[in-house]
Formats: sequence, C-alpha cells, structure tokens
Amino acid sequence: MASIKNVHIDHPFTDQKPGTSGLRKSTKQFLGDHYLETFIEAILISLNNVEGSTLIVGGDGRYGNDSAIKKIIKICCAHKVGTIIVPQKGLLSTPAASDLIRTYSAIGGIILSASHNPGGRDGDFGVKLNVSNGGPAPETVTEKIYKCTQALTSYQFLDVDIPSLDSEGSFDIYRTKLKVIDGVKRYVSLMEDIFDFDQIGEYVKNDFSIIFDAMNAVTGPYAKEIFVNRLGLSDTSLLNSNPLPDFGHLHPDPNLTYAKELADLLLDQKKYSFGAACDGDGDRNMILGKGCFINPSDSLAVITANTSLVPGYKNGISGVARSMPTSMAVDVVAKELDIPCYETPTGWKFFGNLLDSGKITICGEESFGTGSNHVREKDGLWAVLFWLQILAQKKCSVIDLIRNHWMQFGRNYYTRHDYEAISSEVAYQIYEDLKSRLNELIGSHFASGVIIKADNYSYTDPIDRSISDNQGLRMILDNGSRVILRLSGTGTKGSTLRLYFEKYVKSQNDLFLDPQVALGDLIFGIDKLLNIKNRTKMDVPTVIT
Ligand code: VG1
Ligand code: CO
Repeated sequence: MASIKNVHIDHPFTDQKPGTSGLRKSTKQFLGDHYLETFIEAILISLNNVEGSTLIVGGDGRYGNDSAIKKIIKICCAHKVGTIIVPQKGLLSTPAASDLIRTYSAIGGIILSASHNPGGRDGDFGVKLNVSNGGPAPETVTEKIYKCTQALTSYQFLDVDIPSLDSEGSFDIYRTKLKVIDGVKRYVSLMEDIFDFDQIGEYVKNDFSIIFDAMNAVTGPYAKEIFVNRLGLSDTSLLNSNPLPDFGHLHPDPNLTYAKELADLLLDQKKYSFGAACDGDGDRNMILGKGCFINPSDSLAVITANTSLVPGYKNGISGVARSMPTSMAVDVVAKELDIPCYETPTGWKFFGNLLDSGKITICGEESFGTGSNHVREKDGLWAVLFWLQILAQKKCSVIDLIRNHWMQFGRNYYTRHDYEAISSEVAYQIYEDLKSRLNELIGSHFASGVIIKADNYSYTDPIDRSISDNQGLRMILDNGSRVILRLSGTGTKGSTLRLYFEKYVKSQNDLFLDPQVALGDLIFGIDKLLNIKNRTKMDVPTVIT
C-alpha cells in the first residue's frame, strides 16, 4: 500500500530564484538531496488548487530527465493532482508542452530543461514552469515560488513505484491518473493545421536540398515525423536526430559558434539550399541558406512580411511584438502593413498578455526565437516550416528572399556579442559603469552620431499595467542606431555580458555589407567607452551572432 511521506530538511534552499526562463543550475546541484523536490513542492504550493487539476510533465531528454519526471509524479500524487500527462519517454519540447497545456486545459506544465545550455552529468539541468495559458510563468508567479522556497523546509511525496514511461498507457496511482501519451502526434497535427504540407513536400523534394540539425536534443523525433514521414525527405536530411542525455557533447545552442558543423555545410561548403537547427528544448531556431546566414531579427521581419503566404495566417495578423534588444526590422514591416508593433523586455513571458488579448499574432526575439499565437512559446520547428512555406510559394533561394526584403524595406544591420562566463565582479563593474553614466551620455557624440536617449529600460505591460524595471541599458543615437547592454539571466557560470548593436540603412548601395563592418563604429565606440576587452581580458567575444 503506497503511503505519503513527509520529508523534513534542515535549511531551506535560498538560491532557487528563476531567471529569464526557469531555474537553471548545474546537473550536479540538481542531483543533490532534496534540491529538485523542494523546488517542485514550491511550484505546487504556489500554483494554488492543484488538487484534481491536470498537469503536463516532460523534458528535453538531458541527463536526469526520466528520474526527475518520476520524482515529480510522486510529489504530484501526494498533492492529489488529478491527471498527469507525460509524453512517451518523457520527451517534450517546450512549444509542444505549451500546446498540450492548452489542449488539455491543464493548470500548467513542468518542462525539465536548461534549454540551450549544455547537458550531461557535467552540464546544466533546469525546470521551466508554464501556466494555464501555455506560456512561461509570469514574474508574479516566479516571485511567489522563489519566496516560498526561502522558507520551505519540507515536502511530501507518494512512496510508490512509477511505471515505465517508455510506452503509451494509462495508470491509476492513488488519487491521480497518469497518462503516458504519444508526444509527437498532436504537435505535428497542429503544424499541419497551419502549413500546407503538400506544397512544402513537393517543393523540398524536387527543387531543393535541405538539412536539419536537431543537435542530439528534443526536436529529433518531431523532425523525423515532419521531414521524413510527412514531407517525404530521406533520413539523410537530418543531423544529430537522436536525443542523447549529454547531447553527444554538443552545446545545443543553434548559433554560428555552437552549430558549427551545420554552418560549415551551408556557408563554406555550400552543400544545401536550406539548413536549420533547433536548441535543446526545441523553442529556438537558426535559418541558413546556401552561403547565407539569416539573422533572427531579420527572420522575424521576413516572417511578418509574408504571413499571407501561410494558410494559418491568411486572414491577416493583428499585430507584432519584439523584445527590446531585437532589431527594429520588424517595426519597418509593421509600419508598411499598418499594424501595431510592441516592444517588450527580453523573455517570452512578456508576450503572454499581448497574445492572450489578441493584440499580436506574431512575435520574436533576437536570440533565435520566433513564434505566434498558435502556442505561447517560441517555436523552432514552426519557424523552419514557415521559412519553407515562404520559399515554396515564392520559389526562390534564401539569399534572394533576404536580399529582396532588404531592397524593399531597408536593412537593420544587427549583431550581438556575448562574453560568456566571465567573472561576475567584472560583469557587474562594466554594467554599473555604464548605468551610472547614462545621464551624462545624453547629448554626447558616439560613433557617427549623437546620443539622444540613454536609459535603463523599464516596461509597463499594456494589459495588466505591471511594471518590470532594469531590463537592459540602452543608448539610442540621433540616426536611429542603438547599442544595448544586458547581463544574461540564463547562464550558470559566472556572468554573461550581452552587447547588441543596430544600425538602419536604406540606400540600395549599402545593403550587402558584412554586419561587423557596417556596425564597426558602434562596436569600437562601446569598447572605447567601457574598456570591455581590457576588463574581460578577451580580445573577441565568445559568440558573435
Ligand atoms: C536568453 C535570451 C532570451 C531568451 C532566453 C530563454 O536569455 O537572450 O531572449 O528568451 O534566453 O531562451 P538571457 O537572459 O540569457 O539573455 V531559452 O531557449 O534558453 O528558454
Ligand atoms: Co530553448
């Protein structure tokens, strides 16, 4: 007979503060006694009324996924959660989780992922909480959870054996129903509702060569079903498509540094017409063409400009939103389409109210994230299919598509420089240095312009009027150029400094430069101002996008 056990711990864990997207720590820390358990207990307490409710649980397959899911089920059973839905093998991408929450009217979902951070015993682990609209928990909820952990010295669990999660089935455990479902089917049918698979299939089979890199993470099974079984491509169009606990030592962050194998195939060897990759939990995407990389900010603008070509959006879009550091390329398109464009802080949770209220249909971030109102998360495979649908309709190459876009709308040159895992003290000094000088910078010359605005970005949510301060330091020039500085909220080692540079160009003669050259004066200017290379002792950033 299964019984509920109460576990007491001596001291609460005081470091369980969720960051930009969930709680992320080293795998070792999460494996420590009671660490995961207390955080889950705090989530269930903070959600209110979990008794009898439905909860979605799964993860990106990284080291510890299966055992963490089983621990969570036991704690949920003790809290008398009504139904727990777990996809087979516990594999669940973040966008698919968002969809399942909405489909099953669940109270929320727990996604075990540290997203684009490396996995394995020596990597990172994480817990993302999504709420009943399918989106990441808003700050009010994460604050409540954090506060709860500060005083939490006990948790409860049902002492019972949990059945294997390897195959579909339905199990009664104490007062809870556990349903292990096919995790891929429902997501793929959602994609089929939005896109014309027949048209994409015809195009990619006949005129096109395509390669998709799942980075040994969660999108492998979804990609196999979509690209091979539904669109009719061969297995060889998939790279790294078996989810592995350590992602095969890959860093599952789809950018030019960490998805180098794919980048080389497209940019150096020019082997394929189209290439794409997704991150650990499947919410990010990188798009490449033959000899051409698509900056994620441009991707958002191209998607927005072409929604009429995709069946799911043929009735029009209500508006768009981008995170503050994302380039204003999408603003230019929104103006042309005469639809509103909102600016939000970094992190998908800030799009939730705008999507729920119908004010926006499409949104995105410079960090390889794009999505729409079909779920409440960024969605990597959705973005890949979106690009394929546009290309199938226009029957053009990726490079022609982006060049034509710039010729029509002008180009927002854009780059992000990341200084990863630097000393927190140095990062803090650089940040505080700029913060303290913001006022005096207004009116001064910088690069090829004059600074007309320098502030610490603060956001008031247009729907619930909640205020989020300290969302990034920004300098805006009289010629529209912007330089932004933020500290990452997803890293687990030291601090990561992010610098964002943007410059708008309309003249047809200046559209095809290397962004590092086009933005050279801004890049030089910020280093001169803050002495970044010297202070970090790094000649070049860890990652340049
Ligand atoms: C980063 C990105 C941000 C994104 C977040 C979560 O946050 O900059 O745009 O929403 O990761 O993405 P930060 O605080 O490190 O800059 V994921 O795919 O890691 O959930
Ligand atoms: Co992610």
